[in-house]
Amino acid sequence: MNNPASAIFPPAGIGDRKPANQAVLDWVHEVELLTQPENIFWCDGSEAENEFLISESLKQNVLFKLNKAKLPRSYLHRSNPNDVARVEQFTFICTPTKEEAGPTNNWSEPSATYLKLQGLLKGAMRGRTMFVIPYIMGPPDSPLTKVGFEITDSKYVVLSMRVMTRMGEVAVKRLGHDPKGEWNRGVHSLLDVNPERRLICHFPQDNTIISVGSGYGGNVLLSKKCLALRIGSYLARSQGWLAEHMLILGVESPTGKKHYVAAAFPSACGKTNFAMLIPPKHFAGWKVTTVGDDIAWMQIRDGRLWAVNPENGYFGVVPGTSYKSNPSAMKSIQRDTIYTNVALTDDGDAWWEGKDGPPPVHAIDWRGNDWTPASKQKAAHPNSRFATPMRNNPVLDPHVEDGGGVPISAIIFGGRRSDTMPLVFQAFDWEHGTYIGATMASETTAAATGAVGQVRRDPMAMLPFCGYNIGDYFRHWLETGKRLTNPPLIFHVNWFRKSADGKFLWPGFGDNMRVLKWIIDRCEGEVSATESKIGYLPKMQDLDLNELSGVSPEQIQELLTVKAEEWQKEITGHAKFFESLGGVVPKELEKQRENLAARFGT
Ligand code: GTP
Ligand code: SPV
Ligand code: MN
Repeated sequence: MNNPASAIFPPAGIGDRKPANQAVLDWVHEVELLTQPENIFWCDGSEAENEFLISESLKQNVLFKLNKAKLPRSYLHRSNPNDVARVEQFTFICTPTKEEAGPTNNWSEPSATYLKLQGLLKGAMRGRTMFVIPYIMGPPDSPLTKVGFEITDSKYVVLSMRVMTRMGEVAVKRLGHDPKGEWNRGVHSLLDVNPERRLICHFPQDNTIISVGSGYGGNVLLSKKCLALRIGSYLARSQGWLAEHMLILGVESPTGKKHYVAAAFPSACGKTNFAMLIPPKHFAGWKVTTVGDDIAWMQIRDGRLWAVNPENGYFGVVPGTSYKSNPSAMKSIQRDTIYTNVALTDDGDAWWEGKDGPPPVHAIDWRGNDWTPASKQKAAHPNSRFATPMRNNPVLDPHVEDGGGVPISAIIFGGRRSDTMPLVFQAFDWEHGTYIGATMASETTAAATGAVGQVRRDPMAMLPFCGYNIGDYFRHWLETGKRLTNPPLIFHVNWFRKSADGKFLWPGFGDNMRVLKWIIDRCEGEVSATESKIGYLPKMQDLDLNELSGVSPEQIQELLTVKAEEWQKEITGHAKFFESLGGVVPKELEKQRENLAARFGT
């Protein structure tokens, strides 16, 4: 039986392009002495390298080849069933003091943590190949772009990083020879994929990440949540920019007028879907394009916010993805895609709950067991994912490679809320918008391990991703607002409000264009709004609901209702949340809460 992590031996010309930077070489040598791999594979991102790694992965059952007529160059990976999502309880911010990590992060003292990790990593790569992956986050010519190196003993990580980042030569060139250049050090080892030895540790002061014991997604693709958000947010604060868990989309009107919008929804709450929205027929001539589906890095220029997507691919939720819900994602994942934890049909196709058409009469489920429609278990894991290059997206925005970024007209916050939160409302101003972001909440999803469906506060969708004290993060938002002479307008949306009988009131997906259109109209100053206690609400006649079938006027009314009893509870929730943070909340936000409470007469 093959060990999926066992060493591979490339032919000459593959895996031997060592970078020249001495700081990188010294660090790799140090990790080599500690982990004692069989050999070192220097990744360059080339096609030949990719082909070799795929063929070895197929031999070791790290990948399974999918039907090449249906899904060319696409593969299935099955992760260990104990390892299917991010693990927030094992994720640590290792700053010199606990205060720097703040009340929302697990903290662990840096020197003790390094020692513990060194213990776990000692000899961990014996008999394995150690891969060194150079990559950049951000378009090659952006001032925001960061260089990272990830060391890993997982072929799946190498193949996924090639999709998710700009990998290889481009990074080596960008770093250059200066041994003092800025770059992120990432070390990952599968160890024995045991939750008891699973730790994702960030050392912001050292620009270092060490992840052990997992082989899954955000735990191990260190470019993504670890660098682009946790370390990124830390760097952003000290360097005066923003690293956010936000999609970025462009909206073009029939007259050619274009706006860009960034939106923060928690994990598995609709970012990828919103970023690839196809407007309903009624909106002929409107076009939505994707800049990014998960992460936005934003800087201030000329008093405005400009955003880049640091990633190069999408690591998206598979279940529920269909030609009906998200045709652009479906088209993107027809080729060059690594599927993780979906079901495999008898003809080598990928299948999941919510895919178009009837279920297969027989399949192999995500764990590798026989499955039929009569099975009680799901065929695909609820957090099964695709990794697909962004160039596959038919609605990719033409400015996605612009180093200067795209100018942001509106920021949208949103969560999964069965009640309380109306379909859409607008903040009175930046400070109020910061409060709305800081107090946002969402029902938990399968994207992280733990209970699903529980309302938790998730400020700016960054609760699991803010790499420093959340109070300082709020302060950084308030400060950023002061530096903006032309700030984006701030909104809150909720696609997930339910009726008394537990059904979604809003059809969502493409029909979210109707809400987006109102947001753009507000940015253009074309429509007025109703001032309510929670912010500006749309007037019914300003929401374009033409040709919206199956939604009654009563449902729309319900979607836009602000219920005093629910909001009293909500405000108590805000107060409890702020209290739980133990005095780090800026006074401006405490004041916002008092004002909100006062508007409700409490
Ligand atoms: P991460 O990759 O974890 O950050 O998730 P995400 O925010 O990109 O979420 P995604 O777009 O993948 O959607 C997650 C789930 O929400 C999927 O099952 C979607 O089908 C569902 N979803 C997305 N948009 C809507 C919507 O407008 N309405 C409803 N009801 N469900 C939606
Ligand atoms: C999320 O959970 O927000 C994701 C998936 O985007 S992961 O990369 O696993 O973090
Ligand atoms: Mn995400």
